[in-house]
Amino acid sequence: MAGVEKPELVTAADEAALEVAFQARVDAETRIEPRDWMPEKYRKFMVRQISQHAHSEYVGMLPEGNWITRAPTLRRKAALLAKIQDEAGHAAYLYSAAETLGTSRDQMLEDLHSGKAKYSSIFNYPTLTWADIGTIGWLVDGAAIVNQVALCRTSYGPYARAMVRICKEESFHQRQGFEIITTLAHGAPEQKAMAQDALNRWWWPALMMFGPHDADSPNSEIAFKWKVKRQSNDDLRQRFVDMTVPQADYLGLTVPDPDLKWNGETGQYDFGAIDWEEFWRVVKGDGLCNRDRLDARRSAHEDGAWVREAALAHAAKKRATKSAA
Ligand code: BYC
Repeated sequence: MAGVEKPELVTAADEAALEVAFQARVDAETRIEPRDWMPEKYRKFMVRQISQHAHSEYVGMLPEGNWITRAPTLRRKAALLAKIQDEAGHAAYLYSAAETLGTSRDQMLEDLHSGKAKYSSIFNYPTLTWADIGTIGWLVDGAAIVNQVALCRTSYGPYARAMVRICKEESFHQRQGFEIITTLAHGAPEQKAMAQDALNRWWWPALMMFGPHDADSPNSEIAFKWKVKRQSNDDLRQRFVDMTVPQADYLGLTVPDPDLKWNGETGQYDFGAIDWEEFWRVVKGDGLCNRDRLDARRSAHEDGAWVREAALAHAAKKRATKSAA
């Protein structure tokens, strides 16, 4: 189906008709592509979500990068390096997808470095032991997959296609983490204790990754209308809990929630209250590692300036040689 091209001069009536046609395409499950007409609000909404997602992948390299030099074996080190490299790749696909909406990478990075842009709350927690690296793969990548599988069918084409590729890689990441945590949980008592301690610290922040309760989620209504979201924050969180609790049981680890219990009527686990005060504190920049993460990103950006300059100079030289030939 052909996209809706924007006419040269658009009156308010045209705009309203274009918006109706746009919604009809969304309702018919036709992907919105970069050259299609879209309401300005949709464009902004997608830039918000895709850039936040890209920043999350980008900042998400830091807690794990902290353990590359301390991975316990060469095999673990190689796998961790590959995983972190994948996260950089995910950020690159997502920044590219956001650029198709007319924003620039420089602008997005400026918003991240100034603290204006959000990124996932989960990356503002410290990685204190090797078990945290296993737990990030198991829980954080596990939660990301639950959320991102739903995003593979999101209405904006470049975002949906990036998600398909990212999900494939995330499932390797989840298994990498689960393998680490399985080894520790089935190891010496000290190793098992380390795995339990990591689960105790990461469980609640992992549940917070899905965002506020549906009733407190201001973006959800329009996200459903535009088919950006297919499942609600609470539904995805519930799916994650139902999937993960049996894994913790298999590992012989205890989920740190005294209210967690199987509900035979709903066929789901009931679980305890999330500390939303902590969630909002972290989202607003006052978590354990927010300042460190932004400092690290800013200095990496400054230290990398010469690489960007060299790449631009190289490209300019190549262009000049080509046009002279
Ligand atoms: N952290 O109206 P709501 C990875 C914000 S990285 C921070 O429900 P929405 C990985 C939200 O932005 C994967 N902020 O929002 C990488 C909104 O603020 P604004 C990361 C959060 O958008 C390295 C406000 O709260 N995944 O896998 O409908 C190593 C109200 O929320 C959070 C994504 O980025 C949060 N947790 O739903 C390992 C997924 N939650 O923007 C692994 C893409 C909410 O109005 N994003 N906020 O100022 C989404 O699917 C949705 O944006 C969310 C939130 C479900 C997260």
